[in-house]
Amino acid sequence: MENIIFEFPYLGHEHIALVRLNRPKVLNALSTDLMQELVDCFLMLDKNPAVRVIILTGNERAFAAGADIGQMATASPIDQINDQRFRTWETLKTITKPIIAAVNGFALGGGCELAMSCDLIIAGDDAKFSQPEIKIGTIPGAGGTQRLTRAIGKSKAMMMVLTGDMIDAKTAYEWGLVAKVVPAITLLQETFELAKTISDRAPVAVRLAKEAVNKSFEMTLKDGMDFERRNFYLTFASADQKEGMKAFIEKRNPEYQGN
Ligand code: CO8
Repeated sequence: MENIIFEFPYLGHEHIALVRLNRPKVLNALSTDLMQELVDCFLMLDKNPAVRVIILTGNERAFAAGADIGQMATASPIDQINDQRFRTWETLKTITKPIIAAVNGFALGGGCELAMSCDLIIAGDDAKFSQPEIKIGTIPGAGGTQRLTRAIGKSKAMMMVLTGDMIDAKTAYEWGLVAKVVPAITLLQETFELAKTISDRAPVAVRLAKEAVNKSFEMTLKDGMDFERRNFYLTFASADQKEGMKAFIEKRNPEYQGN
């Protein structure tokens, strides 16, 4: 893989993987090849039963400054339709393990959309988010009008999408786009701590919970509640649910096997 680097186990942790976008010269612009490698890597990690949490990050300067403008500049609509990138973006939704985006620096355009495609975002205090497509004569194409609106509401999303201007990490936190802001220098350490906490939870329940939360974006409240209830019932088929409740009653820490 040329455009990403992955580490598993990450920092020696048997259940945590780190994936790093690695095109620093172009601020991690999301080329077709990069997106393909990223999705292949996620699929591989998703299949590995030892992996419980995935962290996605960039570098100090940029998480990702958007789709690769050089690759898009002269494209026709049919080129865009035929480009595999859009199919790879769709595949991101199928990953069952939680993905935490750890964002330092720029998360712009497709970079902001990629962070929003993850399950939650932790931002370094120097992070900047925007949907700047309007400044180059186009509009967001991978969720910037949809996920952003659901995250921060219509008025603020309109302001970001229609101006293309950036917001800082503090604003992103206050608006509900990111879960937590931490000092840029400790971003990976803090994200790792969060990943450790999640990886200590019952893996089957984590996957079913992630699936149910994500369904809330796609279903009516009633259908979402029904979906949640079925996943709740399903956890009772897992050995980990029996272990979790038994451990509580016996006043000890649970030992989850992921089944
Ligand atoms: N694509 C290609 N190259 C880029 C990109 C990009 N998105 N962003 C930065 N680069 C390159 C620059 O061209 C430059 O290369 P070089 O050194 O060869 O000139 C290098 O990265 C460093 O960038 P700058 O010199 O511009 O650095 P600055 O610190 O001056 O500025 C900015 C940083 C503000 C981030 C600036 O680079 C910028 O505005 N970048 C473009 C941001 C943008 O418009 N992003 C949106 C792209 S469109 C998009 O994402 C649509 C997504 C649709 C869905 C995709 C589905 C597949």
